[in-house]
Amino acid sequence: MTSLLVIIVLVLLAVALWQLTKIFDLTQVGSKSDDSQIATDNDNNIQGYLMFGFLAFIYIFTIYGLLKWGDLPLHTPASEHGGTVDNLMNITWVLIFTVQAITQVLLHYFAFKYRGSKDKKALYFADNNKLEAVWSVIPAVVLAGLILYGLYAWTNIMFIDDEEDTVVIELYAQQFKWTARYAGADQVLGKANVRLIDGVNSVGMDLADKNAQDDFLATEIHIPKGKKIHFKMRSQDVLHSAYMPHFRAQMNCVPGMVTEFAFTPIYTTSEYRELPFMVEKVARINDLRSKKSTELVAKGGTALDPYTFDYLLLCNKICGASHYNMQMKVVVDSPEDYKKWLSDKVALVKEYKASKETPAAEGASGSDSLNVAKEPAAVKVAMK
Ligand SMILES: [Cu+2]
Repeated sequence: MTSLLVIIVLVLLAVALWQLTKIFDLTQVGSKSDDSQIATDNDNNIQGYLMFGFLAFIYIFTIYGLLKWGDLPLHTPASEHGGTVDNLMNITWVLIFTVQAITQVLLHYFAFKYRGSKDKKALYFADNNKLEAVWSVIPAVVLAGLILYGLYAWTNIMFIDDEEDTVVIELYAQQFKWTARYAGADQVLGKANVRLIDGVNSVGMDLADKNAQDDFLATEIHIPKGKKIHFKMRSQDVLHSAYMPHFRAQMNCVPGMVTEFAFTPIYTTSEYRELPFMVEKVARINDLRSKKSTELVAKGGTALDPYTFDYLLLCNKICGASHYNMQMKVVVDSPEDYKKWLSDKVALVKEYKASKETPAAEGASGSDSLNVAKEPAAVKVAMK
């Protein structure tokens, strides 16, 4: 309501200003004025100085933005390769800022220097090979360097040694949820096909496949610190994208094919929560939440839960109405805790058999596993 009133007031103010300028024009009728529509030296001077004004605006706003919101981007990476990604990003930013700072000043300065004047004549300038070589070669060399470094980083990050001892996890995407399938003790995922989806077997695993016998499903990803995790992605319906921002990992999930990404986590969830920047960030979020809670309680509502940090797996492709809510918690455990977590997991084959033996259970879990969220549930975990 308040915003509507503000909009109405602004519109009325604009109309009033417009009418005032019309009245002002009418008062000038009869007085000597230049209405030739041709820019005078005075007009050109004003335009020339306005170019400097615009330049100042760009830089003041950039510096203000950096100071005010500079701490919002992702902080310390939680994976081994994360530093390389951040490095590449930082180099790109420094290059962009340097080139922008120099060229923008030159652009505005020359627009001012060569502003229109009655005594000036345009200079005919055919070309200058030396100058053209300079401004073609320098960007070409810089960009080639950047691209080569990028390719080198990408190849290193994407290299997965099949001989290496990794934890293999499948991320199965569907509108609008994730399911994780662990490859079990053999670290080989059993075959799967969308046509085999049946009851609790919500990922369509081939239950007869020998590699599938120890695979199990999870609704929360647990991974051990310091070990390479090999994710294999599939999608049931449309394009999704598995995005784990804190680990600097992202990969499309494409129906009909398996994509992959591997990384090594370097901080457990509790270690990451203890990092000074995170302690500060969480305190700030909770400060905002408690203020909001006071308002809510005053209006008869319920207070918000305090925020605790968790790593997240998000979908980073706009895949439908509840896309924003397609997320899963990722917990990085110490190797001991990870072992403990693994200890009570039941293989999907066994779970499927049990569900067939007790039809009531099958009905319940089957409908749940295939349930497609039509209505977005409330988001409790905030991505910060
Ligand atoms: Cu999605």
